Amino acid sequence: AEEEMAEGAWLLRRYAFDNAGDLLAQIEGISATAPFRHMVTPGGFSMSVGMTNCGPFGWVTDRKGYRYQKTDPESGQPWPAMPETFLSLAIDAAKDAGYADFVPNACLINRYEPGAKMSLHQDKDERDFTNPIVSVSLGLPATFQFGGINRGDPVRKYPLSHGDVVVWGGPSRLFYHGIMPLKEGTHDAAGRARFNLTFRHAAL
Ligand code: MD5
Ligand code: FE
Repeated sequence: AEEEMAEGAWLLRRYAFDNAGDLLAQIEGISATAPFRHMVTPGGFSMSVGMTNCGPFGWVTDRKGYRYQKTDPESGQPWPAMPETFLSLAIDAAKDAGYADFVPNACLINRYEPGAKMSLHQDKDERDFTNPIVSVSLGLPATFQFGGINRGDPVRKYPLSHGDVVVWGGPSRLFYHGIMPLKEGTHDAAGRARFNLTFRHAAL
């Protein structure tokens, strides 16, 4: 592992670079079956990030709340299978960061177009926080905001670019984080977008 951003959080720069073309092609295939959509928060706001999922469980939000479910609410069908390349990348990155037992059963796929953002939040819908989260950035660069365990803790900024992988475990697993509004641009492989794969273990 390369840079420890906080206790338990490892930034593996360009870790997925060589697989990026394959990952983007898989995202295209998944989104042909389960299209990106702008989900609604419990508060009634439409998210600027387009989302879909693959794997046994998918993260969803609507007026009723945030949760994981086995089916796509738009189609009623199971989420598309998690490609083998996704699974092995997530397992290998977690292992390299010191989390040898991580096997994700959920992959949220976020699509940011210029202007899209994700406000400061914690990931706490998984119930079991002993598992890390593995995040893969593809396409346009973004500025990641990384705070602490309390909302008011100071926030540091990190650029995340095509092929970067971050593994969040230990104390950092529950740290506040967000993505600044994406700047305008076009990426050679991904076009006018940033994609983020977020691998989690949803304990249900
Ligand atoms: C993204 N997605 O770039 C980020 C990558 C989300 C989300 O935040 O919830 O979909 S995951 C970043 C992350 C996960 C778990 C813990 C921490 C960051 N952290 O402690 O900062 O679209
Ligand atoms: Fe998050």
